[in-house]
Amino acid sequence: MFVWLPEVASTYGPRIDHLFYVILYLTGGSFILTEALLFYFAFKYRHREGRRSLYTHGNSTVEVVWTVVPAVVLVVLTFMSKTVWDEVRHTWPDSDVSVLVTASQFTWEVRYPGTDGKFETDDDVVLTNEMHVPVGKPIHIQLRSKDVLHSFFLPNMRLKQDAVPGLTIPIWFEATKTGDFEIACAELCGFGHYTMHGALTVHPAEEYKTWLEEAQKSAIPSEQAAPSDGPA
Ligand SMILES: [Cu+2]
Repeated sequence: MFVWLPEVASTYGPRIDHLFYVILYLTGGSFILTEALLFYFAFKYRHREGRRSLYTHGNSTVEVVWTVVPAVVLVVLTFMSKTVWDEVRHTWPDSDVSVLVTASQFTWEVRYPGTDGKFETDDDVVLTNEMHVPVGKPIHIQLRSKDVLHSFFLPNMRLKQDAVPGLTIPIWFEATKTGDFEIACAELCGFGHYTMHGALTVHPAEEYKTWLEEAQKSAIPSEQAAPSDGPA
């Protein structure tokens, strides 16, 4: 099997990839087969002096076969897809990691609750084009957009979801590998669309905890911070 997808790093990623390759091989195989037959017959029945045309009214058996076989294949693919889709979109695993992601032309705002555990209060941790998560834990994301349609895309997590103005869309993923990965916008959203990317850092659990505590400390509004803290 050749590999052209980016490294997979989420729990449901390998199942999506498997489905992708099954469909790729089926459609790729059919494409090569039909093109080869097309060229073969075009060559075999090419013009020759003195050869008479063959008149045919078709072949019902062949027609039934090439209708029924793809129909069965499509039904099987539907059920295979549904199983994977149910896992990705119709389950909501318990988690205590919740992130609010807001798209706007042309940045990703990534927000974590502060020590009060609530979003959109003064002590929120607010990052731009940067997201931190722990490995091996489901991550809840509430996805929103301030202006136009964007698409939140984590290629390595095999997660892609449109961000729609006026909607808050819940999505989740669980990383299986630590490291730095890409955040991209997969919806043409304006002239700066190509600049709309960020970095996703997957930390080991302990490291994430430390990171979050540090970030929460420096996110406390200055008037509440003790004067001796100094600049963070
Ligand atoms: Cu965008």
